[in-house]
Amino acid sequence: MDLASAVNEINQLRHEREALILAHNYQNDAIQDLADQVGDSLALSQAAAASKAKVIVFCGVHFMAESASILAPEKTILFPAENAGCPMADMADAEEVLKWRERYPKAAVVAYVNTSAAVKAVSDYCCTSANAIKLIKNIPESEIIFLPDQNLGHFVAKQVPEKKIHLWPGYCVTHHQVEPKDVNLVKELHPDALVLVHPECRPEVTALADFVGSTSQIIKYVKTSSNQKFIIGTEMGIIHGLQKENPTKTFYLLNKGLVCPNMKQTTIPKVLKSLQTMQPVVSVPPEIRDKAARALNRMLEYV
Ligand code: CIZ
Ligand code: SF4
Repeated sequence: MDLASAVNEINQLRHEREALILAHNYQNDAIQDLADQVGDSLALSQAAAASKAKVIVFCGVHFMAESASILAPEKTILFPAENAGCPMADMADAEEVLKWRERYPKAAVVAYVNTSAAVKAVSDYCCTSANAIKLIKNIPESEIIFLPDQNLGHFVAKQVPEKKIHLWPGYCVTHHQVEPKDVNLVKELHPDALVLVHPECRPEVTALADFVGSTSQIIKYVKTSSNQKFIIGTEMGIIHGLQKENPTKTFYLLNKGLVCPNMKQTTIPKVLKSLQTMQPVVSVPPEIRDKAARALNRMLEYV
């Protein structure tokens, strides 16, 4: 079947199944074009919860589909890219978190959304890259275990020096490979462009940027900036939406390694197959779901 016929069939099935298609900012262009909503993991999970749809087709990586299931437990969460995980989320498991809790008994555990539901369930609060600073500033605890991203943790610690933060040694393979020399090189090539990077990049890289923010913050920054050229230091999928929303502006990817192979696993044929077969489904067992929901909801109280 060619791609256009597959898209036609998806369009028929999404109505029959009463399905909402959600795509992360890092998804393939064709998936973003197909989606009812494109956004970051929290906005997508909240859209899943708020929607009247019975079925959510979640185009992203596994922890994001889990978050949608936690916030919308009554809905069927289809996850077309069955094997799309997040290597950074895999760098933290619940057992190890419990050991760190013993080591630092006074510390609150703040889990970045890039964690499994099981890790969220043994954490006190969740955060996203968009609200981590605000959350850590506002929560009452002064000592914190931050996991799993050491780079985001380091970035937060610099802005909230009054708190003692123990950093978990995880990182995103896609963002961590960017080096200061890449920034210097691309700045030399495009001296009139602003450098916008994600806080999952190394501290030596964020130190050289004009702006550091989450995907939603980068999107907002570009929209309101009077500058015309931008060097983008996050996963390349974001450029599709940026270019669509800002057709007169120019975007350069900071380096060619900014591709997340897991995010690219969702394809049109996989979305079609998931709507045809109503598989694979992601669901979180109730005992984990309730505890993980508590950490996600506590985040919303402080941001
Ligand atoms: O929370 C998300 O969607 C991720 C992984 C990144 C971001 O900056 O939005
Ligand atoms: Fe995980 Fe990095 Fe891919 Fe995001 S870009 S899903 S943090 S590996």
